[in-house]
Amino acid sequence: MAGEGDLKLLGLLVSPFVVRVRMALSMKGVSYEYIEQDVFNKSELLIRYNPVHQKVPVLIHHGKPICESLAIVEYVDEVWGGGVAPSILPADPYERAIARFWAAYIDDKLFPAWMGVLKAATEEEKAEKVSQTLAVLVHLEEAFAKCSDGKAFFGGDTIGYLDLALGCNLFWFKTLRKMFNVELIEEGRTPLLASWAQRFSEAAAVKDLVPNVDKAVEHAKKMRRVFVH
Ligand SMILES: N[C@@H](CCC(=O)N[C@@H](CS)C(=O)NCC(=O)O)C(=O)O
Repeated sequence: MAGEGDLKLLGLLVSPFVVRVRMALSMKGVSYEYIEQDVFNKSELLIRYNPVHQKVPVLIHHGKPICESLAIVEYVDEVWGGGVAPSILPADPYERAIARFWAAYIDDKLFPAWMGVLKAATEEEKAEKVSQTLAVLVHLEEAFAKCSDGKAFFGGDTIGYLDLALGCNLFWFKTLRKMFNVELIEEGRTPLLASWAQRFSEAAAVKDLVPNVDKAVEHAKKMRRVFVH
């Protein structure tokens, strides 16, 4: 691992946004100090380094904070580019713009939809959020067909920006299946994503960073106690 001296990550083990950043750092072989945060009781450190949103992840490089997971992944790709590790963002400007478009779509549409399943107060609300999630995934199935161009990942032969953007959500899909018996990525509905998800979960660079589903269930129950009335 590259020794990066002064590199810290403020995180939460079950946050998909934090997992995304840890996967990017792992792809680049960068070592860092990980500092777990309690998002229900925010630390002075988190508030100081992310005063605007007060959210994790925050990467602190030589004392300077970088917030927002997608911005952090881009930073990691630029700062630790040029080595043997593959680039995370596409080299081509058009493909890069498209990858950013779909990554924003994942965070703006997919995340709130599946989070809505978790926070639903009624069966009706849950069903509505499940169908919103499925509709978003159908668009992402089409995005996969175009971006991967017949290859294994959104990024081509290796994991790239969109693989991280979407792949960090997969353990939460397993968590929702365990808690509510809902199947979000299914062979019958989104076959390309189903086989991509299998490949992504087995990829050496990321597989050890996938949080334990039981930990996510525990966190989800805590969230439901706080948010669902
Ligand atoms: N858009 C942000 C989202 C980060 C985010 O929502 N983090 C959650 C944990 S999953 C958090 O810190 N929540 C605390 C809060 O909302 O106060 C990113 O990509 O980094």
